[in-house]
Amino acid sequence: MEKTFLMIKPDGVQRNLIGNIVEKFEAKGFKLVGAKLMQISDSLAEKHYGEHKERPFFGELVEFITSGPVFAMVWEGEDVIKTGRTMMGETDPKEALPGTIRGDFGLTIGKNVIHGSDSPESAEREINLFFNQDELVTYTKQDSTWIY
Ligand code: RTP
Ligand code: MG
Repeated sequence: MEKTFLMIKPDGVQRNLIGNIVEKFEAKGFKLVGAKLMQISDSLAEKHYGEHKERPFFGELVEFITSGPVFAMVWEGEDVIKTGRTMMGETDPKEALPGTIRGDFGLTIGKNVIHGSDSPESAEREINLFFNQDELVTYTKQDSTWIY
């Protein structure tokens, strides 16, 4: 089953949005298989956002993502990568639709509450960057017959 890496950014943690965001993914029917509150180091931030290394906002991005704890998660389900991105909304909260996480909670592009993998390759890379294999749990949910 497909997995994605989602992370509530420092603004989301400080604004007490962890429960609200986790609830949305649970209610949707996705399965949480790993989660931890953690402080990101500069080197992990630079690796995670490596694709943006040459962009003018790279320094600010690393500074922001390391500015406080984040809540890192791995979620599982059919098409969870694409659906997770849809639930997050556009990168810029001004463009994100109401009902999406960034549309409901975000105000600026720099502090947009949540990160989500954008492809199967990114998901694999990011899950391995943030989690050890033994931190991911394999289990069956009782209600899964009503979902798929
Ligand atoms: P993320 O990686 O955090 O899930 O966000 P994303 O895929 O929607 O957007 P991406 O293009 O990967 O950009 C990563 C983060 O960089 C910040 N950003 N700032 N100032 C700017 O023009 C600008 N553009 C992007 C955003 O915080 C974005 O989430
Ligand atoms: Mg991205």
